[in-house]
Amino acid sequence: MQLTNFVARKIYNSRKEATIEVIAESHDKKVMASAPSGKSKGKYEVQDFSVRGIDFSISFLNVFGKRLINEKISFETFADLEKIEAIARKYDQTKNWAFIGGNALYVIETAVLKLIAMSHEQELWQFLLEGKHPLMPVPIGNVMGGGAHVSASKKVDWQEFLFIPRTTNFFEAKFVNEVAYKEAKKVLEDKDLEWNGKLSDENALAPTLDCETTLALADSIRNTIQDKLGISIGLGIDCAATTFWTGVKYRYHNFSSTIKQKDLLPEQNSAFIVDMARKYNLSYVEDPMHCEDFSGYANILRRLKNCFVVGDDLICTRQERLEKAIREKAINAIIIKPNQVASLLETKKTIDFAKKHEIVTILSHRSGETLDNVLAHFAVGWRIPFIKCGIVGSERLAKLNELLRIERQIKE
Ligand code: 2PG
Ligand code: MG
Repeated sequence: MQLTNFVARKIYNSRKEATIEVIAESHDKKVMASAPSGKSKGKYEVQDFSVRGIDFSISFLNVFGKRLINEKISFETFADLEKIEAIARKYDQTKNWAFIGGNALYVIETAVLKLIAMSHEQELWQFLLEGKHPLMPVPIGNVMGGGAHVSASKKVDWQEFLFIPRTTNFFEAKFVNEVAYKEAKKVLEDKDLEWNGKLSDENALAPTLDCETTLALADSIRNTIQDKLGISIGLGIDCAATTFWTGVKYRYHNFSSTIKQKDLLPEQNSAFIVDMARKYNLSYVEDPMHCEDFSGYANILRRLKNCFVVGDDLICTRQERLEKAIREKAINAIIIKPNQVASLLETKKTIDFAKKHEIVTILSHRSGETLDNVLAHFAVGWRIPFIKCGIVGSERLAKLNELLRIERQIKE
């Protein structure tokens, strides 16, 4: 496959921030790809757009695309993405793609990969599977949220309250998350008198309550739905703890109905998390401590049984950080966000390394998303057992609907 046309341009993500979309063609085949952006970004993520601004990343991509066309570079395999990275490295030697912007690399690799799959007359998920059996991911649904994803002054400090339906049927699991969302809306209207319909950046409901009260509501919603639908549901949280770490303490702005603000020392915060996880039977705890505290994660992992202790900002999809986390027994599950490292080759390396060491992989959207549904293809094609991509809103549904379609196709 060779590129015959390539255009990069500016579009806006779900948070109304500027991002990049590209249109790539190879003869009669045409694809589009666009890049998401995070809000609670990890310190070890690549720079998303050039330090000179997004317009520079876009101009660079247009020049870069022309170069790939003029030099008639051919792409046949996933590993051929290395050809893009080798050229990109000539322009940008920084470790974090600060000069061209990580999203520029991510978006061109994604577009080229889509065209490679097409040139083999396969859908991307089929191409990535390389003949292996497909695996549908379980959707982890963000029902309620707060933290950096909510702009209101009164909000819950933890970023996400997550539902994990225990079924391998994707259609059924997506339905459970939708029911949970509707039930949570009813419960908040009734129990959170200050809630005025506010949503998080990912369209989760944004309560004005403290963490434990929100967790208690999530637990009761879980019980209601389990009884109603007869499907067991796991409960999880993404604390995104770095966002409220002051460098010395964890500063909760909305601690409880009696204490409004509270600072917790690292040992107190891990004790609080363990206490909450046991009391509400959590099966998933993401980023409970700040992104440098590997031993804090290890301490929580040691004390919690049957619970995923998940590294997102801790690892930033980087293999070297995952290696450290494994050495320190800090986590048993990892968030995979391709644009945290920009390179799809590096993303895949981290996934393979995680699987080899029995670390559970969870593919994730970003809080600022686009309509690109490529995450659905990565999930099935790379056989990733869980996907976090929200419940409602067109950018989230783009991925969920694509997964529904793929599931139908697999079953045919
Ligand atoms: C997270 C993500 C997605 P962001 O912390 O898991 O939910 O947030 O994209 O803002 O980094
Ligand atoms: Mg996270």
